[in-house]
Amino acid sequence: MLQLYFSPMACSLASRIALMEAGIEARYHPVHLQTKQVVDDGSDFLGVSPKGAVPVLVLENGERLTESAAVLQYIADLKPQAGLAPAFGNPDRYRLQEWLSFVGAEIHKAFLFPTFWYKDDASLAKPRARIAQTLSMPAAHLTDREFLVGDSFTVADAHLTWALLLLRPAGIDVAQWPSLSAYLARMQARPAVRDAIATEMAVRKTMAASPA
Ligand SMILES: N[C@@H](CCC(=O)N[C@@H](CS)C(=O)NCC(=O)O)C(=O)O
Repeated sequence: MLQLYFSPMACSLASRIALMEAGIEARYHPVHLQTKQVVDDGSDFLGVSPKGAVPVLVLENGERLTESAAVLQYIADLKPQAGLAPAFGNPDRYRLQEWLSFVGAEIHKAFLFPTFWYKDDASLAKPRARIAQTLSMPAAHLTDREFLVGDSFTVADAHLTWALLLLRPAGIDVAQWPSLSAYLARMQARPAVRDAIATEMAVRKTMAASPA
């Protein structure tokens, strides 16, 4: 069975959403990101992945896959019939990768990560100055579209949904982009997304977690 190392409401939430959307069973291991401890047994998370970051997906053959963009596409390709990624060869596959990179680099690493990990204003000035322009890209794209890629839910939507969920705790009101707030409401109405969030919020109550 696949195993996912995660931290509640961290970017690994997107991988949980993808697994649940695909109906793939997995074992989930919560991780304390600050202490780098696996909650199950107190073992050293750096022994699971020297990157010390979630998500880590342990594959059926024991190999460990990291980086959300790779993990999400791996999950999607395990169950092509779930339609979570366009097939390789379809030009939309590159659109999917374009959005996965954008969310991972431009929203996550350029804004959410510094916001949750660095507290001094000097470090945060540039990320704060840039985030509105960054978010205007998916906001414009989603004005007349239901999903980021094609006409159905993909792992790119799982990734963006996670990032948008963290905007409020990061001090950004998503309501200033009506298309984004409508999109987020649509995504949160999906049973798999709702269940994934509820599960992680319940785990989060039992442990202190840093979300980005
Ligand atoms: N590029 C990685 C970033 C992963 C990442 O930064 N994960 C965060 C949680 S959202 C983390 O585990 N941070 C802990 C750390 O970097 O020490 C990805 O997209 O998966």
